[in-house]
Amino acid sequence: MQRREFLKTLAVGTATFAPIAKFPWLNNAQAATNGATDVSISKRVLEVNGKAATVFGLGTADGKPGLVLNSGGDFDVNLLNQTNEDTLIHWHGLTPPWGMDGVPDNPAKLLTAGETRHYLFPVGQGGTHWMHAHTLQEQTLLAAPLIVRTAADLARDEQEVVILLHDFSFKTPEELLSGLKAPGSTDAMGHGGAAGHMRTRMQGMEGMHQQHMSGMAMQGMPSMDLNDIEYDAYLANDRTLDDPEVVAVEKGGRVRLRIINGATATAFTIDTGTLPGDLIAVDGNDVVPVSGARFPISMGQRLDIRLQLPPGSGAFPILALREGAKERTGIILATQGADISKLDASGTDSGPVLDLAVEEMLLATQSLAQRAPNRTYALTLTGDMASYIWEIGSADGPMKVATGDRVELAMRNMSMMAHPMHLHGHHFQVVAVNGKRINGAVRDTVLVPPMTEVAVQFDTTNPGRWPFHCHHLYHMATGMMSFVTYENAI
Ligand SMILES: [Cu+2]
Repeated sequence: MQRREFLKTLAVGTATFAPIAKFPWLNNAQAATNGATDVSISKRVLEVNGKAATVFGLGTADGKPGLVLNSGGDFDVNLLNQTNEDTLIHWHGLTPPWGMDGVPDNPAKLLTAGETRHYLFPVGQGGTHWMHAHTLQEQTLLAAPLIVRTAADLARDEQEVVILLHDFSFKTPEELLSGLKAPGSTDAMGHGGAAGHMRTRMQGMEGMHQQHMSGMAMQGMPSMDLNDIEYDAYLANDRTLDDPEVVAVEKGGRVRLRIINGATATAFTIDTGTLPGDLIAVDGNDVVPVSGARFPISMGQRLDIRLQLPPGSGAFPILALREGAKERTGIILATQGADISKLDASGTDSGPVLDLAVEEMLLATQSLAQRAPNRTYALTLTGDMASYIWEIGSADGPMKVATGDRVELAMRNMSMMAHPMHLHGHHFQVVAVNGKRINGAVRDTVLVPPMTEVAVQFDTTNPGRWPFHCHHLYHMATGMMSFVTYENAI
């Protein structure tokens, strides 16, 4: 059966699947929006672990989360603030003019309660992107997919399945942040702090499979801090594995997963289980396909993974394993009538610690033009759990650029936490990992694990004062934020 015919049958086909979506995550054939579109920021009640929580909603007027657009057209959006709080949305992965980027006061003001603002700029090439608040409201689920489809995407006989990952707490983000900053919140066994956070530590920088609780780390050995917040739940499309989304798929069909890590402080490894996949794009940019069943995804990053389903029926969990811990979340792909077994929200093994093994393998399908950088900034990422102050230092002074430059940012992480570093308004290419030059992925967010070096290059084509920051929300909020400033732009 062709995909289009199959999609027509879904309205009846889905009736056989038990879980009823509380919020309509329509992964199948969600039509792209053309012309002016209303996107509203609202409040909604979500049930997590059997308890009600008030969270943000972000989506189109028909009640669907997120936004789907066709490439080549305009991003023509009226953004409506239907809450009683000031807020604003950043279009992560798009390259709007600086005034429409969505970081509060850089330069645009927050949207006040009830305010509507119009955005109009070219949407650019296709890709898996997302949109989110650039404030602590991101923690309260103010995040949604922003999918830009190409004509080639539409022509493929392939089912698109979007997965938005998040970390969820019943505490407010302000409580979580003050817990991280509280004196004594980093005591050895991880019991301290108002946020009750716990650190997972490990010995050594090599052999990243032996994990130990912080109190067990041997004296004198370097130890890495993995997770600094213990969340109440890890969500995939708003749901936990106790009640996961089940997506109807076709026997022998082809699926394109578009996975977005919208979590504020949690990295995951995607596990496609018995269905090995091809990683075909990162952060909305195509890469030479890499086959595998496990792919790392840090905060802010996106992965497009193509899966070929077997000819028979079956249920296929697509899991996101929390870094260095047993918690997991995910969705289930299932053919009609397949038995779906219940999965525990906690696995038997800890999720892998993210490293650069996959990053080093990635090759861009469309590299930057060959050119030596005319400006290079050597950046040092510093900070620690005890002070909970995180910074980006530059040996070469403030990052100033002019239109027409090729810029290299050479980052060295001298802290014991990993930092997913995101540049607004541009896509960069990863050009070196630990001193080894590569023709790496074009993307907008790259992970710099502890004691590693990653260099990226980009061309300056979009004047403004562009944020360059860690996509761990609480690292950003406590200082890991800097700017690439075009001369004469402001
Ligand atoms: Cu960070």
